[in-house]
Amino acid sequence: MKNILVTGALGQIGSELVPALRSRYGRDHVVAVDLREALPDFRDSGPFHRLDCRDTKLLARLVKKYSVDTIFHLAAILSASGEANPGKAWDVNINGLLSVLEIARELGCSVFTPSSIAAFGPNTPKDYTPQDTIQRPTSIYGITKVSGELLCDYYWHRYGVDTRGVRYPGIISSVKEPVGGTTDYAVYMYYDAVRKGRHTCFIKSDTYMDMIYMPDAIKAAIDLMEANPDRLRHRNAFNITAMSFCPEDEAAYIRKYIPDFEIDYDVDPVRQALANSWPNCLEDYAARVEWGWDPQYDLDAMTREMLSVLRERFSGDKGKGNGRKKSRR
Ligand code: NAD
Ligand code: AKB
Repeated sequence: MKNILVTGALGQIGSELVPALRSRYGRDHVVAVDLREALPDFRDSGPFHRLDCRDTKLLARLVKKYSVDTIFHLAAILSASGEANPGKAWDVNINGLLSVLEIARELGCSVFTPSSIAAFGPNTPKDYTPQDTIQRPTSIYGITKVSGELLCDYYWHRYGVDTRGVRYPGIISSVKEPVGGTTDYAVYMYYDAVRKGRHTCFIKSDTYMDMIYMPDAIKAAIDLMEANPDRLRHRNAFNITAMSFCPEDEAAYIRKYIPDFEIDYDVDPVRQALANSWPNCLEDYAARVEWGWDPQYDLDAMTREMLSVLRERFSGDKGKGNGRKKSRR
């Protein structure tokens, strides 16, 4: 990877992946693009362009202008937003991906595209969900994710495009609050714990889902794209996970650090139905064997760090980087 373009760069993942890539490959070697306008801080941190990922012509111009050889394609509509507007989710998630894959084929780029635990459905084995198993998702987001996995495989087998990707679990992070997802509750709980000492959760107390802390999610994307392709048997849609927990488990870990933290529940039927259709916990053996996936954060280490970073932010104590310490499980 010499020159990289990141779509959906202003989202939850892009807000942390772009700085990580810039510190590794150089600020002028990473072009960030998004449908929305960036805030001045982000715009000043390296090349930024507004781009609708479905606009193949403009995408081709930018890929040529910056001699891009690798695209991290993050632009998408997530699960709950997808259920609110299925037509838009299909259009952005499928036609956006096709536009990226076509440009990659024409101009010789590698492509990283995240899939999701949403690519599974109610008749998928729920515990230790295997890498290769039944995929009959019931949400439009999940349907676009399975289709995306297949399209990426197709472009590799048919055209030799170097496509790679992981199935991310719910991602927890402190830089950019997530919007429009189902696993977002797990992020909001930390914010509310620090700001209010209490949280009303839209997912039932005992609903288990896989989760991952952002530093591990970023490392997965970079490690997979840097991996020796000869070792990749799956290439796309690797199951990865770092932990599996339910809202009550997260609340219990928060109480280790904020003993009087309170939680109650006001369940959102749409997001609960999405969560019910996803696995309880994934098996991620293929990722471990084929490219060395090895997450560093468990629920305790992540809780400690999230609370410490957010406390620092909300106490107004800024200017100390992101406050992350080398916390490990
Ligand atoms: P996000 O919703 O936070 O960010 C998506 C970004 O895409 C936004 O900045 C939005 O402005 C941009 N965008 C939307 N439509 C666009 C368009 N037509 N053209 C260009 N940009 C557009 O999403 P995220 O959480 O950063 O997720 C990135 C990828 O990772 C997605 O494919 C998502 O499905 C996948 N993923 C995320 C999670 C998670 O927990 N965050 C989990 C599993 C998979
Ligand atoms: C969502 O909840 O929609 C995402 C995901 C798991 O893909 N966080």
